[in-house]
Amino acid sequence: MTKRALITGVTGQDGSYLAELLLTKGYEVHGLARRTSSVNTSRVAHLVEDPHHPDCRFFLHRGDLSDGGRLLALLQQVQPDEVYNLAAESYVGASFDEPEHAGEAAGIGAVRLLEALRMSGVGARFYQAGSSEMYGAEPPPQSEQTPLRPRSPYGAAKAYAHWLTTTYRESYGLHAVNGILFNHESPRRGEVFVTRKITRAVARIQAGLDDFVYLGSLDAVRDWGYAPEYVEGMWRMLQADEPEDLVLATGESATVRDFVEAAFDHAGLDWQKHVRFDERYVRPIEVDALVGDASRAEAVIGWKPEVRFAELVRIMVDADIEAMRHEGRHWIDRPDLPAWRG
Ligand code: NDP
Ligand code: GDR
Repeated sequence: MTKRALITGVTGQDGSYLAELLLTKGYEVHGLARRTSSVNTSRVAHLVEDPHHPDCRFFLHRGDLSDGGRLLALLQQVQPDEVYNLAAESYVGASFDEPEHAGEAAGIGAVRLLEALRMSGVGARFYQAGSSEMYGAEPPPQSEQTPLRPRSPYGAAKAYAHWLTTTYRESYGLHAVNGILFNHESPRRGEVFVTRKITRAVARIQAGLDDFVYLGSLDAVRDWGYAPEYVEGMWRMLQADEPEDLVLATGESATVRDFVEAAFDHAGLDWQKHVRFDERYVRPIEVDALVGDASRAEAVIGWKPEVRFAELVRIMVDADIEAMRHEGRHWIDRPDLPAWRG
């Protein structure tokens, strides 16, 4: 029997990798995509086939986590075996400017989906995209035992969704898990996040298009992994017999400065000549250090990341330099590839 998955946030970094992974595993994949005035499906355009074709296994549905009725109708229509809730306004910095909006998708949106799942009677397994940002002020290493102490509207909204997922599991017996994922990056990372901002800047500076990149604090410590490996962890979490919340992380720590230095070095550039400070990128409060302990995930689902910091930096810089040869576009959003016709 072909398994069916519903992915919210399918147009994002993780959603696109997860859709690819599930398709290679033989799933029928249904993705929820927002209706927007400009195209937001470039990360999944290469997966789109003619929906009328009998072998089509990837379907996009327009919808938003702000619309509970739509979520209920979609669950009843698709009848998924697994639901991955990846949709959120995921840029932490912006959540300080729009805190209510941040809570809408990342917090209340998750509850709308859980409630729609409960009401639908569809017995799907449920994955909630939790974040290390929920640990906030708690010092590293952070594990499943570490208390949640968020320090941003985004982190607080994610913590709300975390506890509601737990509540639905314990109250209604839903097979629901919280993945608590530390930062994970890739060439498909959104351009506002610091890693991708840096690697794009390196490519543009090397090509002579820019001279400088403006950043905020370089002191924050993060644990950066490679996104395709993390979506494999999401899938594994839902295959376990018992639902259990798990941390996914590399355990390796680096500062933003380390990332800057490694990225510019890889392109043969001196970062000190090109990086400037701009206080607009400093947050009202910073999460100083997030470094995860994923030993439980290794023990329970056999998940262990292979790509480490230095390789991740190389992958991202090389991809952005290569993209410059295609007018700044990655292969996934090239116009000669099929666009969604919906
Ligand atoms: P992205 O920002 O790349 O993708 C977020 C997705 O959510 C996009 O598809 C976006 O749609 C969609 N979305 C936003 N608001 C709504 C809404 N109201 N209704 C429906 N869809 C919506 O994030 P990532 O792929 O990097 O992350 C996936 C999830 O994992 C997010 O929830 C994020 O918070 C969480 N996470 C990410 C980590 C990371 O390091 N990447 C670490 C820990 C957690 P659109 O394309 O239209 O904007
Ligand atoms: P983060 O990622 O907040 O950890 O959230 P981000 O890349 O935005 O910031 C990482 C660190 O870099 C510092 N920083 C800057 N950040 C950005 N974006 N732009 C800058 O110019 C800049 N200069 C310095 C930040 O202050 C921060 O300390 C990511 C998101 O994917 C979340 O959705 C996810 O939940 C967490 O990772 C885990």
